[in-house]
Amino acid sequence: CEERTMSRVLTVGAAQMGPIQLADTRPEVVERLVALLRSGAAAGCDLVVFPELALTTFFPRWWVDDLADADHFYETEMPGPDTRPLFDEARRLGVGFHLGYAELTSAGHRYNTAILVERDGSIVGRYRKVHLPGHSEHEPWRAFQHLERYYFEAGDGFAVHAAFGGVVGMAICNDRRWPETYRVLGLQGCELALIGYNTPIHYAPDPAQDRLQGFHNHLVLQSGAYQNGMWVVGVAKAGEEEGCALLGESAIIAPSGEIAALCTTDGDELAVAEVDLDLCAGYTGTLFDFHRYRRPEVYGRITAQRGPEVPAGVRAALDDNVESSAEPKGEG
Ligand code: CDT
Repeated sequence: CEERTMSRVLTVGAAQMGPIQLADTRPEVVERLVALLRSGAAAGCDLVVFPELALTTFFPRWWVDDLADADHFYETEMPGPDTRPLFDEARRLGVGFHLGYAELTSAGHRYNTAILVERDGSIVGRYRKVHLPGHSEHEPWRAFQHLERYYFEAGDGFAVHAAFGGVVGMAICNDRRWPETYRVLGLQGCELALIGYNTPIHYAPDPAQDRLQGFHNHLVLQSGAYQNGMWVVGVAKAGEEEGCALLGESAIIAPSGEIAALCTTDGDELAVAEVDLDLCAGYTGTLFDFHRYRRPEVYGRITAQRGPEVPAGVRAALDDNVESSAEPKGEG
């Protein structure tokens, strides 16, 4: 109805998914998505947010010699024959959605992608993951691979979209650990950031972090929301997927940094919150009034500020860090 369209209060569902096994077919997975979308409609949702790579198992955990052998994990069109039922149901229900999937373009480029679909079933935004974690070579010493840097090219930007009566941005999984992600979105006026994830609990390069996965997940989602005065919806693919335990704990975070809704299982589950987009201005118009209080001219001076008192070894490490931001060396 008219009042609903004008409202800046959205009902948003974080549609966490349980594992998708290798044997699960695309139509079976889409059926699960449609079921979650219907639950969202029943709960009054305007928008249902699905995770990263929501149509397949997290295939970067396996090496293939020839990338073409993995083509079946990618979508070459959106919607395609298997995903059209989700779009049709969204339009019928009048519920929008966010969906992560592997994209293979007609020019042969491969991306870890998310789209934003409005309540009429039209695609209003597409995002290609910027921060690709893991490694690009087969590393047999690992219990499982994390080959995103082999399977995907990096996207080249964060954009915002006028949708759902507000300003909506997207990021994908590892992006959420980087403050730049939220800040670049925030500088464009983002009020609602949608972030799907597949986070293995075991981190092979430093297993000491395993017990902290849940803490780090909420730490970055909550601080990103607060420091940029935006709502953040973090949605997992969770549970035991092909022998790999994936973190759940999907959450909807308010601009205050508080958790407004939280998933409590490792399966298909919808966590719903009333998302008042006008709450953002309470932060971006006061404490985090970027235009008034940020000091970009100071931040740009960081290299020049390093004086001769910095010990040579530290200086070398700092220089290395600055250089490596242009050309990454280490691979996690
Ligand atoms: N999918 C994804 O980006 N997962 C990463 C795992 C990091 S370890 C290789 C994450 O940041 O959650």
